[in-house]
Amino acid sequence: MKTQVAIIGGGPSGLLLSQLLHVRGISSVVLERKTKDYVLGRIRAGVLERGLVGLMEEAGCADRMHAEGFTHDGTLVSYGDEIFRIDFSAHTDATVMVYGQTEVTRDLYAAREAAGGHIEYEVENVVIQDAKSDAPFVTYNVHGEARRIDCDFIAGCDGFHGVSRRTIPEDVRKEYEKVYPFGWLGVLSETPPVNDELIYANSPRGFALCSMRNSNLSRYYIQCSTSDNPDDWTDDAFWDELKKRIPKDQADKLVTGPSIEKSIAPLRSFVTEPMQWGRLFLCGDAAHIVPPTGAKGLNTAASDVHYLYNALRDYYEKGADEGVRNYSAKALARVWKAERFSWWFSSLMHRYPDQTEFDLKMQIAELEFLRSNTAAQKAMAENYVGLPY
Ligand code: RFL
Ligand code: PHB
Repeated sequence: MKTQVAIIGGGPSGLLLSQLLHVRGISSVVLERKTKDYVLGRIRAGVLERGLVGLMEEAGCADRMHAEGFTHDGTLVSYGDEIFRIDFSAHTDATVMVYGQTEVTRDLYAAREAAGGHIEYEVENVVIQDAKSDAPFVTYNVHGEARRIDCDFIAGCDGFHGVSRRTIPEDVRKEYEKVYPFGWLGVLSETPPVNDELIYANSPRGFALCSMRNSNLSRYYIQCSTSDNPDDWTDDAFWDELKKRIPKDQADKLVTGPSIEKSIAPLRSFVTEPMQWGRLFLCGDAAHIVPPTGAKGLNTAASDVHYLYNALRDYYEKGADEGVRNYSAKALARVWKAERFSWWFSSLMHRYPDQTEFDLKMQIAELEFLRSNTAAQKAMAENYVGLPY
């Protein structure tokens, strides 16, 4: 089989890239290790920056998002019983869209299928070959049959555990990592959200986040130990703990109900450099991970897709290879800024096992500075709505 771009991974990065390329008449094949239902069963991000909203529009996949998503022009930050608002519209010319990653992925699958896009599911033993040559190819197995795709370029969109990053030789690749000493226990419940904007809460008992998917679907998180097992947290224990971590007037109006999903995510900051090797380009979680505080994971994946898509357009439409040559440098410049914001916001909001009384005073001083200083609020708002591409 022959295509212009072989895309490894059918998560949001791979599907968005494939659909954008299709709109410009550039062919691709997507190879996904799991089934479509499995990919759509993952509950992940919920907040989309304007850059991702714009890419969904360009991909022709934005109708349902605009009809069903919520536009948010601010977010709440609490510490103890204190609460304040970061007003995005007052400090930037942008807002964010609350629309789940599951729905983004569903819309992209629907668009790829409607356009007759080629996606192979349940592929195994994907091997990237000759990425440093002008004629790279990918071999893999599907349902026991060996296959090969010849292509011009390979996009490694296969997440943190994929094969693409590991294809880059160890003496070329440098990895930077910080593992946080806690995780997030997340619950999805068919209940109305406690508030119409997100609440990020710093409490003496640990971090909590109140988020949502729609008017009757709420997403809540509490900081937990990485050794916790989600099955050991009953729904009642989760709701009790959440109520203790958010301001009392919010806790009093929290509507609880049975959880329909409960899972623990570890928190990690991770970047690999470079993000390209010959004709192989890494996008999204394959190249970097952020802790979810600040909702930058999916959005940073989208900015990679933006740079790669435009580089490939320049290559095919104008015969220009500058974008392709500079992809890694361009993508990484923005990645590190998202890493900084996610690390800063995580450090501000969580309880750390080795935190001293001085460290706690610094957290409170920084929260009070943010609460009272317009420049600090503007910096937070600009980062939250997404730095420009
Ligand atoms: P994905 O979504 O991991 O998709 C990669 C796809 O590649 C497939 N794959 C392979 N396919 C073929 N061959 C192989 N060898 C393969 N290996 C893997 C996988 O099956 C999968 O379908 O990466 P992508 O597309 O880069 O998208 C990135 C986002 O998914 C990610 O940044 C966010 O979801 C991160 N994240 C969150 N981000 C937020 O902004 N807010 C959140 O609340 C949030 N929660 C989360 C998260 C990530 C989590 N992970 C990765 C454990 C919660 C969790 C649990
Ligand atoms: C979510 O709704 O899942 C969500 C929202 C904001 C975050 C992280 C997760 O910072």
